[in-house]
Amino acid sequence: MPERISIVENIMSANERLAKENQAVLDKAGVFSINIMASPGAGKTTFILKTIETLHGQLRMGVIEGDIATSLDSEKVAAAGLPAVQINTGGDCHLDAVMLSNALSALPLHELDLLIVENVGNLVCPVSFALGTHINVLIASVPEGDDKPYKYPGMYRGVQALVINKIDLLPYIPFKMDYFLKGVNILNPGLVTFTVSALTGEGMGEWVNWLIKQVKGI
Ligand SMILES: Nc1nc2c(ncn2[C@@H]2O[C@H](COP(=O)(O)OP(=O)(O)OP(=O)(O)O)[C@@H](O)[C@H]2O)c(=O)[nH]1
Ligand SMILES: [Mg+2]
Repeated sequence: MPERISIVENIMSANERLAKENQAVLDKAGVFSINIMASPGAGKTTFILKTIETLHGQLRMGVIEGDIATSLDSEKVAAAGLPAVQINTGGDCHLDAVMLSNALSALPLHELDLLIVENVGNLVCPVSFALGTHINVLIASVPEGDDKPYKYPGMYRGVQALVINKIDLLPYIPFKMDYFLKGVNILNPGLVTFTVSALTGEGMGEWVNWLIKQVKGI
Protein backbone atom coordinates (compact mmCIF):
# COMPACT_ATOMS: atom_id res chain seq x y z
CA MET A 1 0.00 0.00 0.00
CA PRO A 2 1.42 3.40 -0.91
CA GLU A 3 1.64 5.81 1.97
CA ARG A 4 -1.06 8.43 1.85
CA ILE A 5 -0.25 11.94 2.91
CA SER A 6 -3.26 14.13 3.29
CA ILE A 7 -2.44 17.76 2.64
CA VAL A 8 -5.55 19.81 2.94
CA GLU A 9 -5.10 23.54 2.76
CA ASN A 10 -8.34 24.52 4.33
CA ILE A 11 -9.61 27.84 3.09
CA MET A 12 -12.18 27.96 5.84
CA SER A 13 -9.58 27.52 8.58
CA ALA A 14 -7.39 30.22 6.98
CA ASN A 15 -10.43 32.49 7.09
CA GLU A 16 -11.03 31.53 10.74
CA ARG A 17 -7.44 32.45 11.62
CA LEU A 18 -7.70 35.87 10.01
CA ALA A 19 -11.11 36.43 11.61
CA LYS A 20 -9.46 35.90 15.02
CA GLU A 21 -6.82 38.48 14.09
CA ASN A 22 -9.57 40.94 13.08
CA GLN A 23 -11.27 40.42 16.41
CA ALA A 24 -7.99 41.04 18.23
CA VAL A 25 -7.59 44.33 16.33
CA LEU A 26 -11.14 45.35 17.29
CA ASP A 27 -10.63 44.31 20.93
CA LYS A 28 -7.39 46.26 21.15
CA ALA A 29 -9.16 49.36 19.88
CA GLY A 30 -12.09 48.76 22.27
CA VAL A 31 -14.63 48.41 19.45
CA PHE A 32 -17.65 46.10 19.71
CA SER A 33 -18.77 44.85 16.32
CA ILE A 34 -21.81 43.25 14.76
CA ASN A 35 -22.22 41.44 11.46
CA ILE A 36 -25.70 42.03 10.02
CA MET A 37 -26.92 39.36 7.64
CA ALA A 38 -30.22 39.08 5.76
CA SER A 39 -31.74 38.43 2.37
CA PRO A 40 -31.52 41.18 -0.27
CA GLY A 41 -33.94 43.98 0.54
CA ALA A 42 -34.81 42.79 4.07
CA GLY A 43 -34.02 46.30 5.28
CA LYS A 44 -30.41 46.07 6.50
CA THR A 45 -29.40 49.57 5.42
CA THR A 46 -32.70 51.12 6.54
CA PHE A 47 -32.28 49.36 9.91
CA ILE A 48 -28.70 50.60 10.29
CA LEU A 49 -29.77 54.17 9.50
CA LYS A 50 -32.65 53.94 11.99
CA THR A 51 -30.29 52.50 14.61
CA ILE A 52 -27.97 55.49 14.11
CA GLU A 53 -30.93 57.87 14.45
CA THR A 54 -32.36 56.12 17.53
CA LEU A 55 -28.97 56.06 19.28
CA HIS A 56 -28.89 59.88 19.25
CA GLY A 57 -25.10 59.93 19.43
CA GLN A 58 -24.97 57.66 22.53
CA LEU A 59 -22.31 55.51 20.83
CA ARG A 60 -19.53 56.45 18.41
CA MET A 61 -20.21 54.30 15.36
CA GLY A 62 -18.64 53.30 12.09
CA VAL A 63 -20.16 51.19 9.33
CA ILE A 64 -18.75 48.79 6.75
CA GLU A 65 -21.08 48.13 3.84
CA GLY A 66 -20.73 44.92 1.85
CA ASP A 67 -22.28 44.65 -1.59
CA ILE A 68 -21.59 42.89 -4.85
CA ALA A 69 -21.48 46.25 -6.65
CA THR A 70 -22.10 49.99 -6.07
CA SER A 71 -21.46 52.29 -3.14
CA LEU A 72 -25.15 53.22 -2.74
CA ASP A 73 -25.44 51.94 0.84
CA SER A 74 -22.20 53.48 2.16
CA GLU A 75 -23.20 56.82 0.61
CA LYS A 76 -26.42 56.73 2.67
CA VAL A 77 -24.45 56.03 5.86
CA ALA A 78 -21.85 58.71 5.06
CA ALA A 79 -24.72 61.17 4.47
CA ALA A 80 -25.79 60.47 8.08
CA GLY A 81 -22.37 61.77 9.13
CA LEU A 82 -20.70 58.47 10.05
CA PRO A 83 -17.39 56.97 8.93
CA ALA A 84 -18.37 54.43 6.27
CA VAL A 85 -16.36 52.06 4.11
CA GLN A 86 -17.76 50.19 1.12
CA ILE A 87 -16.56 46.72 0.17
CA ASN A 88 -17.55 45.53 -3.30
CA THR A 89 -17.11 41.79 -3.57
CA GLY A 90 -17.28 41.85 -7.38
CA GLY A 91 -19.65 38.91 -7.46
CA ASP A 92 -18.96 36.98 -4.25
CA CYS A 93 -22.14 36.34 -2.29
CA HIS A 94 -20.57 37.08 1.12
CA LEU A 95 -17.87 39.05 2.91
CA ASP A 96 -14.84 37.26 4.31
CA ALA A 97 -12.15 38.00 6.88
CA VAL A 98 -9.65 39.31 4.28
CA MET A 99 -12.16 41.87 3.03
CA LEU A 100 -12.95 42.92 6.59
CA SER A 101 -9.28 43.23 7.46
CA ASN A 102 -8.75 45.64 4.55
CA ALA A 103 -11.81 47.68 5.47
CA LEU A 104 -10.76 47.90 9.15
CA SER A 105 -7.55 49.62 8.18
CA ALA A 106 -9.59 52.38 6.49
CA LEU A 107 -11.53 53.23 9.67
CA PRO A 108 -10.54 55.37 12.68
CA LEU A 109 -11.09 52.43 15.06
CA HIS A 110 -9.76 54.24 18.13
CA GLU A 111 -12.53 56.80 17.77
CA LEU A 112 -15.34 54.19 17.69
CA ASP A 113 -17.37 52.23 20.26
CA LEU A 114 -19.39 50.22 17.77
CA LEU A 115 -18.76 48.90 14.28
CA ILE A 116 -21.69 47.67 12.22
CA VAL A 117 -20.97 45.50 9.20
CA GLU A 118 -23.70 45.03 6.59
CA ASN A 119 -22.99 41.74 4.85
CA VAL A 120 -24.03 40.96 1.27
CA GLY A 121 -27.75 40.21 0.97
CA ASN A 122 -27.93 36.42 1.03
CA LEU A 123 -29.38 33.80 3.40
CA VAL A 124 -26.87 31.05 2.62
CA CYS A 125 -23.19 32.02 2.18
CA PRO A 126 -22.44 34.80 4.71
CA VAL A 127 -22.93 32.64 7.81
CA SER A 128 -20.15 30.24 6.72
CA PHE A 129 -17.47 32.96 6.68
CA ALA A 130 -16.41 34.34 10.05
CA LEU A 131 -15.33 37.97 9.85
CA GLY A 132 -14.05 38.49 13.38
CA THR A 133 -17.04 40.52 14.49
CA HIS A 134 -18.33 39.84 18.02
CA ILE A 135 -21.91 38.87 17.17
CA ASN A 136 -23.98 37.90 14.16
CA VAL A 137 -27.39 39.50 13.81
CA LEU A 138 -29.98 38.25 11.34
CA ILE A 139 -32.69 40.51 9.97
CA ALA A 140 -35.76 38.64 8.76
CA SER A 141 -38.51 40.67 7.16
CA VAL A 142 -42.22 39.99 7.04
CA PRO A 143 -42.63 40.00 3.21
CA GLU A 144 -40.04 37.21 2.89
CA GLY A 145 -42.56 34.80 4.40
CA ASP A 146 -42.91 32.85 7.63
CA ASP A 147 -41.22 29.69 6.31
CA LYS A 148 -37.69 31.08 6.06
CA PRO A 149 -36.27 29.50 9.26
CA TYR A 150 -37.30 26.10 7.90
CA LYS A 151 -35.75 26.76 4.47
CA TYR A 152 -32.50 28.45 5.59
CA PRO A 153 -31.65 26.67 8.86
CA GLY A 154 -27.89 27.37 8.74
CA MET A 155 -28.44 31.10 8.89
CA TYR A 156 -30.91 30.86 11.77
CA ARG A 157 -28.53 28.60 13.72
CA GLY A 158 -25.54 30.86 13.23
CA VAL A 159 -26.73 34.10 14.83
CA GLN A 160 -26.81 35.57 18.35
CA ALA A 161 -29.75 37.91 17.75
CA LEU A 162 -32.72 38.11 15.40
CA VAL A 163 -34.56 41.19 14.21
CA ILE A 164 -37.96 40.73 12.57
CA ASN A 165 -38.32 43.82 10.39
CA LYS A 166 -41.21 45.40 8.46
CA ILE A 167 -43.80 44.59 11.10
CA ASP A 168 -45.78 47.56 9.75
CA LEU A 169 -46.65 45.20 6.86
CA LEU A 170 -48.13 42.45 9.09
CA PRO A 171 -51.76 43.54 8.40
CA TYR A 172 -51.24 43.09 4.65
CA ILE A 173 -49.23 39.86 4.44
CA PRO A 174 -50.17 36.30 5.52
CA PHE A 175 -47.23 35.93 7.93
CA LYS A 176 -47.96 33.54 10.83
CA MET A 177 -45.70 34.80 13.62
CA ASP A 178 -46.29 31.62 15.73
CA TYR A 179 -45.18 29.36 12.88
CA PHE A 180 -42.12 31.54 12.17
CA LEU A 181 -41.06 31.64 15.84
CA LYS A 182 -41.62 27.88 16.24
CA GLY A 183 -39.08 27.32 13.46
CA VAL A 184 -36.62 29.75 15.03
CA ASN A 185 -36.98 28.06 18.41
CA ILE A 186 -36.23 24.60 16.99
CA LEU A 187 -33.01 25.87 15.40
CA ASN A 188 -31.80 28.38 17.96
CA PRO A 189 -33.66 28.03 21.28
CA GLY A 190 -33.89 31.19 23.36
CA LEU A 191 -32.52 33.43 20.55
CA VAL A 192 -32.78 37.11 21.50
CA THR A 193 -35.45 38.48 19.17
CA PHE A 194 -36.70 41.97 18.35
CA THR A 195 -39.73 42.93 16.30
CA VAL A 196 -39.30 46.27 14.57
CA SER A 197 -40.23 48.51 11.72
CA ALA A 198 -37.09 50.27 10.53
CA LEU A 199 -39.41 52.49 8.52
CA THR A 200 -41.64 53.78 11.33
CA GLY A 201 -39.18 53.24 14.20
CA GLU A 202 -41.53 50.89 16.10
CA GLY A 203 -39.56 48.54 18.38
CA MET A 204 -36.22 50.26 17.70
CA GLY A 205 -35.90 51.49 21.30
CA GLU A 206 -35.74 47.94 22.69
CA TRP A 207 -33.12 46.94 20.11
CA VAL A 208 -30.97 49.98 20.81
CA ASN A 209 -31.14 49.48 24.59
CA TRP A 210 -29.99 45.88 24.17
CA LEU A 211 -27.24 46.96 21.77
CA ILE A 212 -25.90 49.56 24.22
CA LYS A 213 -25.70 46.83 26.89
CA GLN A 214 -23.72 44.57 24.54
CA VAL A 215 -21.30 47.36 23.66
CA LYS A 216 -20.76 48.27 27.31
CA GLY A 217 -20.55 44.63 28.38
CA ILE A 218 -23.38 44.92 30.95
N1 LIG B 1 -42.65 48.80 4.92
C1 LIG B 1 -41.36 48.75 5.29
N2 LIG B 1 -40.40 48.86 4.36
C2 LIG B 1 -39.11 48.80 4.78
C3 LIG B 1 -38.74 48.64 6.14
N3 LIG B 1 -37.40 48.59 6.22
C4 LIG B 1 -36.94 48.74 4.96
N4 LIG B 1 -37.97 48.88 4.08
C5 LIG B 1 -37.89 49.06 2.64
O1 LIG B 1 -37.35 47.88 2.05
C6 LIG B 1 -36.57 48.20 0.91
C7 LIG B 1 -35.17 47.61 1.05
O2 LIG B 1 -34.52 48.26 2.15
P1 LIG B 1 -32.94 48.28 2.30
O3 LIG B 1 -32.67 48.91 3.62
O4 LIG B 1 -32.31 48.85 1.09
O5 LIG B 1 -32.63 46.72 2.35
P2 LIG B 1 -31.22 46.00 2.37
O6 LIG B 1 -31.42 44.72 3.11
O7 LIG B 1 -30.17 46.91 2.84
O8 LIG B 1 -31.01 45.68 0.81
P3 LIG B 1 -29.67 45.17 0.08
O9 LIG B 1 -28.52 45.93 0.66
O10 LIG B 1 -29.92 45.49 -1.36
O11 LIG B 1 -29.58 43.69 0.33
C8 LIG B 1 -36.57 49.73 0.80
O12 LIG B 1 -37.58 50.10 -0.12
C9 LIG B 1 -36.94 50.18 2.23
O13 LIG B 1 -37.58 51.43 2.26
C10 LIG B 1 -39.80 48.52 7.10
O14 LIG B 1 -39.60 48.35 8.31
N5 LIG B 1 -41.08 48.57 6.61
MG1 LIG C 1 -28.33 47.47 1.98
